[in-house]
Amino acid sequence: MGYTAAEKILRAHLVDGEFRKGSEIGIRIDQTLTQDATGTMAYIELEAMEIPSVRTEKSVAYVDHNTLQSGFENADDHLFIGSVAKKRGISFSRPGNGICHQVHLERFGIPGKTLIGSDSHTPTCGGLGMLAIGAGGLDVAVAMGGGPLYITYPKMVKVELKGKLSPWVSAKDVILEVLRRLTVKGGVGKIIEYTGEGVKTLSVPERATITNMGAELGATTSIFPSDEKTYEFMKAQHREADWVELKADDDAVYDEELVIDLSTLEPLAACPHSPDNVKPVSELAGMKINQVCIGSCTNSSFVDMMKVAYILKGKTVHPDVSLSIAPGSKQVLNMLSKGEYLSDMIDCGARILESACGPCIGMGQSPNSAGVSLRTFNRNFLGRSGTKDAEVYLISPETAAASALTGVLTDPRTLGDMPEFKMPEEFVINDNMVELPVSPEDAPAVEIRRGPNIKGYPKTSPLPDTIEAECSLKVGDNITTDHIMPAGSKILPLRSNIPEISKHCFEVVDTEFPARALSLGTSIIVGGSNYGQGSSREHAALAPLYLGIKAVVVQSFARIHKANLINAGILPLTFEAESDYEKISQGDKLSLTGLKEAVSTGNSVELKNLTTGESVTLKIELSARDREIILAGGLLDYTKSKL
Ligand code: MIC
Ligand code: SF4
Repeated sequence: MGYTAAEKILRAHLVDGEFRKGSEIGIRIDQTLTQDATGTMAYIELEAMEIPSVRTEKSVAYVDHNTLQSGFENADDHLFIGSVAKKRGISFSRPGNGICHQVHLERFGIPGKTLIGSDSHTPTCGGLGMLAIGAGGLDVAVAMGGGPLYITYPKMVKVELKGKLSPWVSAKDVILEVLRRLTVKGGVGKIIEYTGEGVKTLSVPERATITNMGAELGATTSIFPSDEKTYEFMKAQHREADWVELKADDDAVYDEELVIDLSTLEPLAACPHSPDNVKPVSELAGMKINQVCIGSCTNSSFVDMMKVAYILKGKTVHPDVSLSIAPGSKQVLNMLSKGEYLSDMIDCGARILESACGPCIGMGQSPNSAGVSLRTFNRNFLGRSGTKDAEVYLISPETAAASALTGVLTDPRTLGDMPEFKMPEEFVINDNMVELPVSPEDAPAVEIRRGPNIKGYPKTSPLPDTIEAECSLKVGDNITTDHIMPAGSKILPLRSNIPEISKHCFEVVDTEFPARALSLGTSIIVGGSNYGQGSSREHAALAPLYLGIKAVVVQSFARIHKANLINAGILPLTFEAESDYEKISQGDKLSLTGLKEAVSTGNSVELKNLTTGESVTLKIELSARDREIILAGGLLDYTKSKL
């Protein structure tokens, strides 16, 4: 029996566990990345674990999220991250160098290797044939220290691509089609592997758009083979020496299969407020818009920007539209400036932003009240743009640029003939914004720069045997980490200060929650299905930890968030019968007893609702290692006890 491309990488990196679907495996991690919004905490954790120098082949610390410096906090965090990087063997990609995933794809990703990043869109490098997985900061810190990443051996999904995209239809439309079919829960516990004849019609940056947004499927990761197109891209980046071929065996076995005929796709849009709420642009065309934002780790490659410049050339942005463009990296921006591309964008009236996440994470460019915003990004969760009543649509760069000119959602196929947009044979290369670490001999002299906003890791404690606590919050299905721990320009600067950021926990849902939870001392959250979808931010677990949440009881969890809860020592539980969700109301007094025994050995535990007198059975879906982590009070305590 043959293997899939992902299985080949998994097998080559297996250090713990058995190669069996559904079982827990530990894999060796070759590369790590962090970004600044999750990085400060990851490096605080690295320090707490007393790891003097990273043991990976390559670790890079990026600054791309918190680049709006409207107070000292973000700048202080950048200095902290830069100094830790210098001291502990990590390359530091300075602010201005670009979005972590775009830069990592260009300069560091290597086919056949493993990468974990403290950002859910780390699978972007799957476009290069890398096994690239998003994780919480603590898991990344452990990997930097040479520890394996533990995952449940995923199911394999084959997406066979046939044919070739029609003019003005693009990679974004491919992943929107996958999301339309599979939904935001469809990828949980799975690796999505792209195969078929259509693969070779897509360049690496196009493939990366598809694997990037596989995060929105909830997938463990997504991957393309490494072939002659991959070689072309790496050669154009002067990195062909790192190229290796990677492809699935002909007789590889997949758990699920999907076929997409690229030639039948049309421009698509994900409508508010979910990336899987997908409709054809042709159906929505004519809708009045207020804003267009082009960029983000999904759609900010040089070829994307070339297309945008071509469409905007010689025109003027519609008077009712604000158009912003953030090229994904210094390399992309630099290349735009060398041709006429940048000047075509400026001339048309685009607001050029720095190469960073920017509006994608609510760092500026929030739409007007009830505004309609078209974005080439990957998430349109309620409130994420910074304007609660805005309507955000996710679309391709082609649709975005065409619409910016007309003031209404416009099908780019109305633009007429499309020229061929070719990836350049050689990119402009200058890694001068990547600072290298000092040698181990010089490391002791490097001083860590710690600003006053940088506080420690919240207090943890081993799992108690009994939890008697109120349900402090009850929420519904598909709760995102943007609900649990909102981002945006006002809250993101608090990422290194858990007591402060906790005041905003769940504020999109219930502004009273943080104060209520704190006054209760300990409490329990109850939720529906796919709880915690979206980002990798461990703050969505650390803020609840600080607020005294001891357990989260839901119908089902998203992968990274569940791992983050375990790492924080918060007990994740699921209803045995989904309908039991109805048997708990906010404010009910709940009791869980015999927990130590149940977590050590069992697969279920009884929860008594002391308010109604009813009992429900809860599943304990934890691996042997997870059980130990939970009993110890979280991964930090567990790791320390092992050392
Ligand atoms: C996001 O796109 O939601 C983020 C911001 O990049 C997050 C990380 C974070 O919250 O810092 C992610 O995707 O993991
Ligand atoms: Fe940055 Fe947006 Fe990508 Fe997250 S999704 S890494 S915020 S560009």
